[in-house]
Amino acid sequence: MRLPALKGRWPSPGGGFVLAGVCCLLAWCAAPQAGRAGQAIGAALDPCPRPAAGSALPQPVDLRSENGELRLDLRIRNARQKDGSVHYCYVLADGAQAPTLRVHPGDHVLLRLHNEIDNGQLAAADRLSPMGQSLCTTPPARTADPCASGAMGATATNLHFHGMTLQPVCHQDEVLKTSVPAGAPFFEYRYEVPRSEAPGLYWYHPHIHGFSSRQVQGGASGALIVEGLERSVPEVAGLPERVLVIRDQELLNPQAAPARSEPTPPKSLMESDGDALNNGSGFGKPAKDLSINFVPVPYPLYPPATLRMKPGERQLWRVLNASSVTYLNLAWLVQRRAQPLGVVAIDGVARQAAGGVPGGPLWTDHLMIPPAGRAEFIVEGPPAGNTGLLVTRSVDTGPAGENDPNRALAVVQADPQAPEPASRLPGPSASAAVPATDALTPLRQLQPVRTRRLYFSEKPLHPEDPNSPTEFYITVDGRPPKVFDPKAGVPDIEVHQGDVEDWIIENRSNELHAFHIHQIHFLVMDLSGQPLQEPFVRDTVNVPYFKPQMLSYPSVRLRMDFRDPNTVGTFVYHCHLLEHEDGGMMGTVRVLPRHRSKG
Ligand SMILES: [Cu+2]
Repeated sequence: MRLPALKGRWPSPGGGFVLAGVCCLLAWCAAPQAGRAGQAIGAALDPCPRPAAGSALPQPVDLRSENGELRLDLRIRNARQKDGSVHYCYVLADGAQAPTLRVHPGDHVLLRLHNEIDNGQLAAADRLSPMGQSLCTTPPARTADPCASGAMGATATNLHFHGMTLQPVCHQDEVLKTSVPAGAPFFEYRYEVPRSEAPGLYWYHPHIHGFSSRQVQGGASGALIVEGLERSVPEVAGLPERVLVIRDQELLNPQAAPARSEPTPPKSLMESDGDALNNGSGFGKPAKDLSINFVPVPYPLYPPATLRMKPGERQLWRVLNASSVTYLNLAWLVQRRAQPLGVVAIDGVARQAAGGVPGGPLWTDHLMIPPAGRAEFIVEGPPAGNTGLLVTRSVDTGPAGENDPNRALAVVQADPQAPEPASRLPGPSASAAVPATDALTPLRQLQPVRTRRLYFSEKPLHPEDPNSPTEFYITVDGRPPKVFDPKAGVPDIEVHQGDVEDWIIENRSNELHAFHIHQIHFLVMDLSGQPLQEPFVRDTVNVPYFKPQMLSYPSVRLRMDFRDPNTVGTFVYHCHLLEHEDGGMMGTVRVLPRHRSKG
C-alpha cells in the first residue's frame, strides 16, 4: 500500500488530510529558500548525474583502508529533475558517486559527512513528512547539536551502517538522535570495525525518520565490504568480483503503455489512476523503476545494462538491494534457462553449515532479496558465443503491495577479450590465516531466555477516505498499535546484553513487510510454525502477507542475538520498505548491560 505523497497525489494545502495547525509550517514547506534555488534544474548542474539506460555497467569506485585506517570525506547532495523527482548522492571530492568502502576487521574508520542537501532543489511535497504528528518539520538550525537534536526534517541527514555490529552511539551508528543539519560543519563518524565482524557485504544509507525513503530512493546509498570472505569460503579465493547495487526510483516513463509483448491486464486489475494492481502476474506497470549501479532499467521495455565476461569465467557477484520498497527475485539465464548461483553469504555473513562451521556455496536457481538484503554468489560466465541475462522475476507482494513484475537488469556478452573486473579477491595463498574470532555457540544450539510476539499492521488514517494516507505499525502483541514516535522516551522492548531471545514477527496486513533490526543478526528458526534449517543469519527478512482464508497470521520466528557487548544501548527495528518505516512502522529496543549474575 502506498503513501499518496509518494505517488504524485499529494493533496494541495487545505485538501483532505492536511491537519489543522500546520499553516506556519507550510510556509517553510512550500517556499524554496535561498542557496542555489535560482539555479536551473537539469542534468548540466546535476551533482548526481546518472548513466543512460542501456549503458555499459560501471563499477562504483573502491576506497580501501590503508595501514588499518580508512579516511574519507563524503558529501551528500541533491538535485531536482525535470520530472520532479529528486536525485540524492554521496559524492567524493572528485565527484565520484557512492564509493564502495573496503575495510578489514579491526580497522579504524574516519568518515566525515558534509550535508549539502539543498532545500531549493526540493519540491514542496519533499518537505512533508509522510505521516503523523507534524506534516512538515522545520529544518534544524545549522548550529543544532547533531548528536542531540533528533530533528527529522527533509534537509537533515545522517548515516546508518547497515548490518554492522557497531555501538548505537553518536558518531558510530545511532539514528534516533543523530541529525546533521544542511550546511553544518563536517560531521565525523569514527569507529573501529569490530574484530569479530563477519567478512561480507554491508552498506551505508541515511536514516532520518520520515525522510529515509526519499533520500534512499533518490540514490543515497553505497556498499561497504568487510574484506576476508575468502577466509570463510575458500571457493571464492582468487575470483574476480563485482559489486552490483540495485536501487529503485520513480518511473521514468509513467505514462507509457506496457510493451506489446506483454498480455494486457483486464480493467479490474487496474487502480483508479491506471496503475496495474499487484496481482502476481509478472506483468504490467511496476511501482518503481530499477537501476543497477545507477544504470536505469526503465519500464516499459527494460533495456538492460551491458556487461562483458570471459566465457565460462567464475566471478563473485556481491548484490545489494538498496531499493526503498522493491523486492528482487534474481535469476541468471543463459538461453532462457536459469543457471546455478552459488550463494556464499547473505546479509554480510558467510554460510554456516551445521555446528557453525563454514559451509561452501549453496547452489540455487533463484534468489529472493528483500529491500536492504544482500546476497553474494558465484556466477559462471555464459559459454562462448552466448549471452547471459540477469533478471528479477516477479514478486507477489500481496493485494495491497506494489506491482513488481518480471524485468531484465543486465545482459552479459561472453567475450574472450572482456576486461578484468576492477577487483579480485586474494588467492588461496593469502588466505591461509583464518582470523581467531570469538567462537560463539551457534544460535540454533542456544535456548532463548524468552519469546516475544510482534506484528506488522496498517490502516488508513481516515478509513472512510480511500485516498487518505496509510498508518503503518509494528506492535508488541498486547499493546495498542501506534505509529513510531521519535520523541517517545521509553523503549518498546528491553533486553539484556548476553541474552538470546526468540521474536515471532507476524504480518497481519495484506502486503509484504521486511523486518530489519539494527546492530544484530538473527537466525530464522521457522516460517509460520514450520521449522527451517537456514544456514545463514540475516539482518533483514521478508514476512509473508496475510490472506483472509488463512487460519493464522503468517510469521517468522527469529532467534535474536544480543550477545555482542557493542549492542548495549538503544536502537531501532523496523520494516525496511522505507515508505512503511517513514509512515510509522518502527520501534525501539534498549539493550541493558549484562545481568550481574552472569558475571
Ligand atoms: Cu513494510
